[in-house]
Amino acid sequence: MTESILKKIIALRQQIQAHNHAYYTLDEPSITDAEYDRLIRSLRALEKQHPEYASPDSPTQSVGGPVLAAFSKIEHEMAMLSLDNVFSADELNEFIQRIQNRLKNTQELTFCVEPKLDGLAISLLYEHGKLIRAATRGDGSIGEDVTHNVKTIKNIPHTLQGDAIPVRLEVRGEVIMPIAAFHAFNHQALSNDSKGFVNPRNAAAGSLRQLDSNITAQRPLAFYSYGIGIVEGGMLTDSQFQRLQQLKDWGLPLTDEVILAQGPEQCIAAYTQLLEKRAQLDYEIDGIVYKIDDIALQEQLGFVARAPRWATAHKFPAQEEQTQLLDVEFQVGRTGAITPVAILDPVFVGGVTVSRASLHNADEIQRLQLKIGNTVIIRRAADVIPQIVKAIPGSQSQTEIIFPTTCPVCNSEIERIEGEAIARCTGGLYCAAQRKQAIKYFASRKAMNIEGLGDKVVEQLVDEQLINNPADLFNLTVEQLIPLERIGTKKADNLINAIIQCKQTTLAKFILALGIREVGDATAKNLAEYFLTLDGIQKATNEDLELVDDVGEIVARHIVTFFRQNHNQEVITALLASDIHWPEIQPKEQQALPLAGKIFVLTGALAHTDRNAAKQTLQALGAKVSGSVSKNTDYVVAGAAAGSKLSKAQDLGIAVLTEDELVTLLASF
Ligand code: I6G
Repeated sequence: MTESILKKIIALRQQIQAHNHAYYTLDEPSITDAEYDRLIRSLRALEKQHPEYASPDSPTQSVGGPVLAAFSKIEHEMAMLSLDNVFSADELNEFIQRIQNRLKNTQELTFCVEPKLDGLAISLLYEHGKLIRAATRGDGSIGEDVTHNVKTIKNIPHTLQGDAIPVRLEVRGEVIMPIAAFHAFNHQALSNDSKGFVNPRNAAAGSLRQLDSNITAQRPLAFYSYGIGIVEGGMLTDSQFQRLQQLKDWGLPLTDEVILAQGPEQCIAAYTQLLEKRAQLDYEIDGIVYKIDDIALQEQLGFVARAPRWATAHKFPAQEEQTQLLDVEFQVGRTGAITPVAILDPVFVGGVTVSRASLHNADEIQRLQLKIGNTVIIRRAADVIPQIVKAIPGSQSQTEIIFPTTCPVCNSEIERIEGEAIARCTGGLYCAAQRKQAIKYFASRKAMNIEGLGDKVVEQLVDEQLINNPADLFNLTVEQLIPLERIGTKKADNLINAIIQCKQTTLAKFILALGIREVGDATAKNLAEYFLTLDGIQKATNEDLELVDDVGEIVARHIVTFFRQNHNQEVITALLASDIHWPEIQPKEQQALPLAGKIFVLTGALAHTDRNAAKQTLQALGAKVSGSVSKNTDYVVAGAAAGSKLSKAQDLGIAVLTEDELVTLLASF
């Protein structure tokens, strides 16, 4: 029995040491913090039950990780400890009770309450107010000399300001990468095909432990103080809270979230408030720290092996957890886009249970080197959709994820246009998934606004083959709706009424409701205002369409392709036959403008004129500026090295203006 406990203890120690190596030495965490905390807690519990197996080498007795050989070593004059944790109000009460017993104190204690930033702990040594050395925590006794790198962090003062600065002062705090900066950095890294970081803490650690401080200098790091180590040749106040304010007065960064709290209730209230604020902060926090405010009491309480007795961290719900990737489903969107979705063993993370996460596209699966059966790290930072940030290599039995070549719903071919990340089902409205999405979109608030036609109703209507396309909605009867799930007579009546009501619409909403790729509400409005009639839009060529604001070559192509499809034409005819109508649009008063109706194309390099400014001036004078030359073009403005557009204009006999002639023309109005 005890032998098997010893085996368990040894196995846990080895496991934790391997994770420590991955985290501290490789900057490449192999498990989530939450999982790590669980392992440490199990080991600590076993060691407590079996003190005969305690060992100074156990990871429960150490702080942080080893020192990397690449950096010079710095011995901390005062050990840099870590913090014990509590995970509930009960555990906090036990912590406070323990302190009161030790102090033989029955009065309510005052705590300095600080956010626990999720970064990298460092020590800054100031002598005569000058920053002379910076070190990582390392193993708590010996850290790495990161002075050159730390000096590149913009909010760390090289010289302190103000009065009564001690001759030697060691400031401790956390280096972090602000969340917005982290996202910007990762976005850039991923678009350059480099790796990016899993989370802001990793980004801060990886950036600070660079051998070349020029690299660190380019990383958006920041520092916030949480305490003081050595003090020589000077006096400090005897309150932790006041000491932090003093650091701030000397120019050291301090978060705005440091407060005083009296007794457990106020501590818990501070915890709840900070947890609510978590999503608004621009730095990640993994908990709140309660510290006895009175320094004399801190000194009386002292330390256990690796942590002060006078402080504890109250951990927040983890934002990263690990779970298993059970399967990958491929969803088909309205425009046929195929989105791989990870099916996960449900896991509680960031305050919700997550069982699915979008994998976006095939490139993302490739980037994560994901396989079914992998243990994966799920991250759900406050209010953000969950994502898989990492697959843990070597976990469980693994199956390759095969991206389908045919649509999982309708079996049509899937195509991926070169250079595009998204693969699409080519089935169009033949595909039931696309049909459902198209009908949902048609009925949505911004489009036809059919109240009561929610997703579940549309799915039932399509599955029951009561409708196949948006036009079929107008033939539905109350009797057909009543048998559907969660629809009674009243709801059926209301829905039929809403369908009748929606027939009175606007051309812009109707265009939007058709669901043409990349035609959102602004473009639909521009199309309606430009062409005035549905017929006008349907008959427009690519060149005509490109004259509309917001419509470029690609959108024009989508519009033309849409109206060319027979099945789309059939649906439009049926919709109009069901009496969908809209008020006639009056043309805007444009006739008075001097270049009204004239079509210009700008091509080649303009030497003295900003192309955008020229385009805007032409439009303000009533002209349209197109991207391509056609027989409808009135003028081509040809700058230097104009190519095929100029040749086409010459072939078609269109007037060609030089840049100077354009300038003269514009100046004449
Ligand atoms: O690692 C730490 C993070 C934050 C700390 C800490 C802290 O206060 C907000 N405070 C102490 C006293 C220690 N480590 C040892």
